[in-house]
Amino acid sequence: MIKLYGASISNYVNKVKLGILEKGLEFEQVRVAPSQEEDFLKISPMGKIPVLEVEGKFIFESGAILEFLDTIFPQEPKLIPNDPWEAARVREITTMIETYLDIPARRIYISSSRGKEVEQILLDEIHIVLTKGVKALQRVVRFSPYIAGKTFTMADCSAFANLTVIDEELRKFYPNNHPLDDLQGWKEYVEFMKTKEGPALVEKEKERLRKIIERAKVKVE
Ligand SMILES: N[C@@H](CCC(=O)N[C@@H](CS)C(=O)NCC(=O)O)C(=O)O
Repeated sequence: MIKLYGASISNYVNKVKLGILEKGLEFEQVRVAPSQEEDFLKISPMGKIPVLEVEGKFIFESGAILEFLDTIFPQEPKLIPNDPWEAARVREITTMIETYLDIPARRIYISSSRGKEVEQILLDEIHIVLTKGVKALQRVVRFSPYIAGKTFTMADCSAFANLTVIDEELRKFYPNNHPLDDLQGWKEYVEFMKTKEGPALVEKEKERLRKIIERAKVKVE
């Protein structure tokens, strides 16, 4: 049995979960938070989630996890297409989303979720970075109907898990100039993805957890 360690509020846990669900694999989710405890660092050296356990062995890094699962369970859909050019495109899109959009966007939404004030200078700086990233992404996405083409791939796992969070979390900071609003095809793509079983499930679970976290914050305040 595959075990996926991590919380359903995490983009990268959800990225892996989307791949697992789309491939129809049986799995168990072990709900753990990121941790710098020695025991957790043994299975996840950066202390991050997700971690995957298969046959008593552990894998960390969401991309490595999905590539591994796609190799040992080669049934459709192939998260990494067999065609090397298509495979490269899937990896390009995934890297672009995470490196040029999610990592910069996190500097805003993680600070904000921890109750820190986000300064205008940071918002301006990140807006430039995200605008550049969105323009670059626009050149390579297909949305026909999936982000990299006709089939569901790892790029969809990353896009749905990361870009929906960036879209929602940055809305209050960029109410009139959200960089993702310039990504043509994005809104229709999200609506299409939400009609699918796996993404709908991931979204529902994320929303449920968010409400619990919001309620807990209100109690503390
Ligand atoms: N590159 C990693 C990123 C994973 C990641 O950043 N996970 C977040 C949760 S979404 C985390 O564990 N953060 C806690 C930390 O950075 O210490 C991957 O693809 O798995």
